[in-house]
Amino acid sequence: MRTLTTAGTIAGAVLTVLVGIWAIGNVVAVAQVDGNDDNIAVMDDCLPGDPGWNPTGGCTLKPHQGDVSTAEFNALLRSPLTIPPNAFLIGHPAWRNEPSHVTTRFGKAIRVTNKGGRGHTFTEVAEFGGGFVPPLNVGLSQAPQCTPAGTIPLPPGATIALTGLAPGLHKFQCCIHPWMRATIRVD
Ligand SMILES: [Cu+2]
Repeated sequence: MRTLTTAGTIAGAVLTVLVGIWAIGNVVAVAQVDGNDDNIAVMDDCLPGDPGWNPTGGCTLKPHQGDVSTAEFNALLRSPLTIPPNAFLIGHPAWRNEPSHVTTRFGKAIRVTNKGGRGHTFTEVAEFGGGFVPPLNVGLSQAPQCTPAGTIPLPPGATIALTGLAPGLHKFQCCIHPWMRATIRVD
C-alpha cells in the first residue's frame, strides 16, 4: 500500500510551505491555504510541565508552546452530546494533522513532521478505525494496520518521507490518537 522511508530526525527544521505572508503593521499573519503542498505537520498542544503527561512520554514542547493539560485532553475525548450509553470519540482538536487533506502528483514525496510534544504515528490504513491505545478508541474498533509493530513511531521532531504512493486516495491516521486523520490524493 505504501513505501515509507525514514528521512531522519530533523528537529527544528522549518518544513511547512508558507504560501502567504502578510505584514500588517507589526502583525505578521501566515496562512497555509494551499492544499497542494507536500508537507504535513502532526500537531498537538500538550502543556509542558503537566505531570499528567509523564507516564506516557512527557511533553517536549517548550514553555508557552502548549497549553493543554491532561485533564482537558481527557475531558474533550468524548462528546457529551450522545445518547446514553453511547459515547462518541471526538478528541481534542489541538491533536491534529495540518493540512488534513493533500493533493499531490504521482512520484512526489510527502514529508510528515511531528511538530507536537507527544508521540504520534502517521499510518496508512484501509479504513479509519481505532489505534493501539484502547482507552483512546472510545468505541472504535482497532484498524488492522494499527499495531505497535506495524507502525513507525513518530516522536517529537521526527520527519518521515512518504514515497511511492500509488495514484488514488490514501487514508492515514495516528494509531495513538485515532481522530488525527489525513487523506492524501495522488493524481
Ligand atoms: Cu497522535
